[in-house]
Amino acid sequence: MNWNSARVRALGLLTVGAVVALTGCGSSSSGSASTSSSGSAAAAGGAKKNITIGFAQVGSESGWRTANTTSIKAALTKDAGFTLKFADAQQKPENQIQAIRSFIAQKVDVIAFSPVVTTGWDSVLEEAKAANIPVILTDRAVDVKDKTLYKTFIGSDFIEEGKRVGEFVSTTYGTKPINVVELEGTTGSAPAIDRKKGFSDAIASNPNIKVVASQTGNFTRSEGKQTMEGLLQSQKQIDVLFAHNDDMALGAIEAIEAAGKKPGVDIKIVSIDGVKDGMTALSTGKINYIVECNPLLGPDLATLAKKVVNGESVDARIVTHDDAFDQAGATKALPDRKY
Ligand code: GYE
Repeated sequence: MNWNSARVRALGLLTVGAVVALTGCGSSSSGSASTSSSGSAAAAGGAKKNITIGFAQVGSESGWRTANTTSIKAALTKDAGFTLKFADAQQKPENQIQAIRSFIAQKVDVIAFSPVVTTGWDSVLEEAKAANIPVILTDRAVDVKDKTLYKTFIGSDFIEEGKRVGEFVSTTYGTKPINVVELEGTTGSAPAIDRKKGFSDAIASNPNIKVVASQTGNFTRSEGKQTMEGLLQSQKQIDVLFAHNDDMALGAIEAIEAAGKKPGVDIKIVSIDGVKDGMTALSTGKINYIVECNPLLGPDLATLAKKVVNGESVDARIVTHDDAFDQAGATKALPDRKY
């Protein structure tokens, strides 16, 4: 399928029952199942011409994040009708809370953010609600009691991503006893929690697969390398590495090579994201399988932001489409890869 058009579908969560499709350029068909928002412009009877949006980004920990930031900045431009206030939280939830409070103080029209971790958001989101500023979640989920604290959540299904990796490992390598090590993403983040769960559910019925160690590499290349160095020393036998993102897999590849082993051969490697460097390593056989995670959320965020500010209804959950690649698939996809 065409990459550029981030095909997305809404999941049947909360009151949402309909499956709809949004295209990358932002047109949408919205079913009856949706949450509605009351924007001040709509109340005044017309669409708002310029929307001030505050975006609190996780950081710049990975190639995925860089592509995500680029997509958001390219979509939320003056020409498209936005004034973007962008904050980089450097992977610290407290920085994000501070950024959101400052957006509230500046009376932005809408706040969007990708929460570093799932917990700790109730108070600040209540403050946004009290100030009548709608909130959109992108990429990562929050764990809040009151689901009306945000209007919509757009991003991948991370449990499904982990499950697809687990199914691949089970059918491809799990035909004989294997030891697996796992490099987890940022502790407490939605993708780390969900990818671990999806993977573990998928391999649960295969007695050949043993996860011998599971440690965080914080979604970065340097920590992926460092953690893998430790695992190579502490583990007698590693057959498969599951990295929660490509950057940690790429760091681990350096550690594996430094230890005199062949990545992709002596130790099979599976990961998630599908960024260019990861896909290149896959096409040269150093990574064996990647489930992608679509970072190009900017155009759909622009559409959703306009809708919530103008009081139109939006789906409560929008799930982006992700493909999966083996070596041949990566080689074919690379020339057209957008990030
Ligand atoms: O997989 C990883 C990034 O939240 C989906 O965060 C995102 C993850 C992505 O650091 O590379």
